[in-house]
Amino acid sequence: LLDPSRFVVFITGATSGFGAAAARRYVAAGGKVIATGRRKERLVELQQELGADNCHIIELDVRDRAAIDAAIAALPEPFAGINIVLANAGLALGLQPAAETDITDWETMIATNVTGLTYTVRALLPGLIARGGGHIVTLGSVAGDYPYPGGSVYGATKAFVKQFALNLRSDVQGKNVRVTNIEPGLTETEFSLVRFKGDEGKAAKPYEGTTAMNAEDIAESIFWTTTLPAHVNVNRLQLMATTQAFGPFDIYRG
Ligand code: NDP
Ligand code: 8X3
Repeated sequence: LLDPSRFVVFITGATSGFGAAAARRYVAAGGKVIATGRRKERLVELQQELGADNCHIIELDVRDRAAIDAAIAALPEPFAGINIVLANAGLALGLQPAAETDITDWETMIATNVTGLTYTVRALLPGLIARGGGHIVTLGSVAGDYPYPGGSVYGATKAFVKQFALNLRSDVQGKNVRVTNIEPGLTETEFSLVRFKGDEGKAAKPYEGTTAMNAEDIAESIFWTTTLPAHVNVNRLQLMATTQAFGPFDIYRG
């Protein structure tokens, strides 16, 4: 197994959910993390919890390409040797039928989940290669494979993430860089609170009366893929809550 105490992990979206749980998981294993996100106070709290020697924080919006480049250029020495990138920042906004959506929600999802992801990877990949290798972990979703009503652009962004990750693998052939797309289903985080724009009643509904996965489950899976022997690459890892399965096709009978 690779030695987690040598991991330096750059995490987008570390202020909540999977990103925060992964930061805790890597530091618990002796690694260092660069925790990024837009909410500064959350980052400060995480750094206080994990310690400044283990956790470097950067207030960062992944839609801002210049800010990503500047942040990477300014990394202090103990955090400069990044060998794992967890490109996790992302969001869903709304669950309306396509014809009723707010176009700015679509724009925000594409700018964050697609464009922001490409900025992150493009900025960090050359360094990984130059340092002799590493691992890029992206956050896809079951929504990138299976359609559902109201999933329109969100699911499409996650299909992009999956294909981007697979295509990346082709380009890093021979460079000792691993690429893994993690594809979770129902997981209780702030995801639904964001999707339903702070409406706590609506946000609680998907998790009511059932057992969803939690952020620690996904963090553990991410961690596992990065600790496998160096000659093993998990291309895609799809996870669902045991309580989540598949429904029938929807037949319209007019
Ligand atoms: P959370 O809402 O709990 O966390 C999302 C994180 O993304 C936050 O840290 C947020 O930080 C960050 N983020 C959002 N927009 C930006 C931005 N413009 N710039 C930088 N950071 C941003 O959700 P999850 O942890 O559940 O989601 C993490 C990833 O996993 C997402 O890509 C999501 O699509 C995906 N996913 C989630 C599933 C679920 O059911 N929970 C299932 C499958 C995939 P901040 O707001 O501080 O910037
Ligand atoms: C999040 C899972 O099913 O809500 O990507 O789209 S789902």
